[in-house]
Amino acid sequence: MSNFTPTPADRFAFGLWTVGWSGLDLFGNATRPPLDAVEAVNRLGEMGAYGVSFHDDDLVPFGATAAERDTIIAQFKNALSATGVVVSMVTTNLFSHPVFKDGGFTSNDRAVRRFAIKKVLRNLDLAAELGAPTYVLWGGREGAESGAAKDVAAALDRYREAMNILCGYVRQQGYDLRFAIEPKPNEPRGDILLPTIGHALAFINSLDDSEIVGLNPEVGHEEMAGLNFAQGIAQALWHGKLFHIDLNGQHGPRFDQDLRFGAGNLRGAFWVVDTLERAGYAGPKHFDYKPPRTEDLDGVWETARACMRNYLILRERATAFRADPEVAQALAAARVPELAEPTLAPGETIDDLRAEEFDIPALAGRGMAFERLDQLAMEHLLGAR
Ligand SMILES: [Mn+2]
Repeated sequence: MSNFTPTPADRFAFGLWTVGWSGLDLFGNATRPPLDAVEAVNRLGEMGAYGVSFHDDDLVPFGATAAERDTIIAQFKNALSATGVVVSMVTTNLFSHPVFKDGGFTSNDRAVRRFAIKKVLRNLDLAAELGAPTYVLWGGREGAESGAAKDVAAALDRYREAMNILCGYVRQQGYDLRFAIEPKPNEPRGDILLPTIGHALAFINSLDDSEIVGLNPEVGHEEMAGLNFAQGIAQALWHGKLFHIDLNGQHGPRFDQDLRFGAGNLRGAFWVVDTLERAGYAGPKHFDYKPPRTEDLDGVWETARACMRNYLILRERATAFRADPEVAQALAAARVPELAEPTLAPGETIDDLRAEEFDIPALAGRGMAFERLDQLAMEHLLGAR
């Protein structure tokens, strides 16, 4: 058994806003002091993380002067080069400031939409300067609480317009950046546009430059909608659109819990790791979670370590499951390999298919043997095999 110690080769990454969350929530004040970005980079680097990500305002406070901005960015760059930690993703905060109360790209207020695009353009320059390969867009305020307030078709037109402008800018500047849209069904808005992986995939396909736009799905966001996250990312991978991923934990459809990865739906987490590893997903394994506000700073670093450790433990369990000869037999008994065979043989015609006689009672009567297969997975997950 490995010691489950992460290294940069594992490509684990954290948002500055995750370990840096002070515990301020809807019902209570901060329970922890602010965490300096340089300190976060140093600690994450020591623990074996490979990357950090940030919203513009996480690094440079909204409204900072040009001189303040330059100083902060210079200190941040020094910390990156001293630790070897890379900027694996950058994103824009289009949700905290009151100006974004009705969203950024889809605010009914045209001036706000124009300001939102300007804010992203400025941060795209910083993302390119820091070498970030991926730019995430989470439209947390793009939505509504009531029906008549938002013309959804017009809002999607404006969302698409914003994406087309941003893609055009990246092409024009020659930046080596791709966008990743992060779906979420609700919270903070009552209902958010592009609520799930499926909605976002369809939207992306409607863009002028859909090639450089993919997805950043989050475990908790899909599970809030009652969906199976492993199946969701499997489809995103099938479309070639899993550009980035947010790993965390969630206990089913309720508020966005942002637990550490592995907490909440543990069986779901096993299949997420199995799906990523089998697909050869090479992007960052990015943790977007909130250390509970019960924890002091030592507890924060404990949760960060645990996110990476849980991924490595699950990777070992999933690898053992796939290597088990009994599992290979159970997969065959469950006809899983048969699904990879085309339903029509090469050269077969529709007439050939129509001429075939089927023994319906025999087909209907044979079991699929899925339960034995699933029990083997559970026993590997539980460390019983
Ligand atoms: Mn979340």
